[in-house]
Amino acid sequence: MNTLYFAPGACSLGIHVLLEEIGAPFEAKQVNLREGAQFKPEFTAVNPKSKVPTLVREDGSSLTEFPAIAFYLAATNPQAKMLPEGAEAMARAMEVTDYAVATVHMQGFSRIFRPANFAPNEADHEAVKARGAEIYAKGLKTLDAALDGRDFFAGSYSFADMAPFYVAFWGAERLKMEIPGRLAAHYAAMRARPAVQAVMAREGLA
Ligand SMILES: N[C@@H](CCC(=O)N[C@@H](CS)C(=O)NCC(=O)O)C(=O)O
Repeated sequence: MNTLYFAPGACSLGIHVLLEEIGAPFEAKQVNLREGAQFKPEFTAVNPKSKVPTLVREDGSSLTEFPAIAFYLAATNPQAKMLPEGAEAMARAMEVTDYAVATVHMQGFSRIFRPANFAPNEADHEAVKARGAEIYAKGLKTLDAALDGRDFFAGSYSFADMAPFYVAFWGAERLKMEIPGRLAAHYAAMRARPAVQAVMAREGLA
């Protein structure tokens, strides 16, 4: 059985939803990021990067980085049909997942919520946050445009919908932002899914 290490409402939310959609049994273990559990030996033995999501597979090996975990879960559970078919759809899935995680989250949202990671001097923090807000807003616009003529990011529902979901969740629920139209519709469709509702309840977010 796979074990997911997650923190409530963190980016691990997207992998948690993917596991729920796949439907195979898994264990979900909470990591208390606020208390620094990610830096304690029990967790660094599992992931020395001190990050969630972390997936521990049946053979005991750890897999890290959202895009890699999302691809692995979709590829190893073909019955769940979460892996896009064909090179074009697969490339689009990787494109949107990398953009949502590496740019919208890590460059945008992280500047807003963790300015100290970008500038040691507190006097610079407001400028860092403002730059993060710009990157984040452009990110949401870009994700919205990627939904032109389609309801899901790779054409049909797949692992590609998980990273855009968690970055839209942060905008809607944590920043109380207005999400652009097509992305807002995608976010609403995701929120309506039983798997998403089950995960939100398990993470205490519902
Ligand atoms: N590049 C990583 C990013 C993971 C990440 O930044 N996770 C955050 C939660 S959203 C985390 O674990 N933060 C803990 C910390 O920074 O101490 C991925 O793709 O999985």
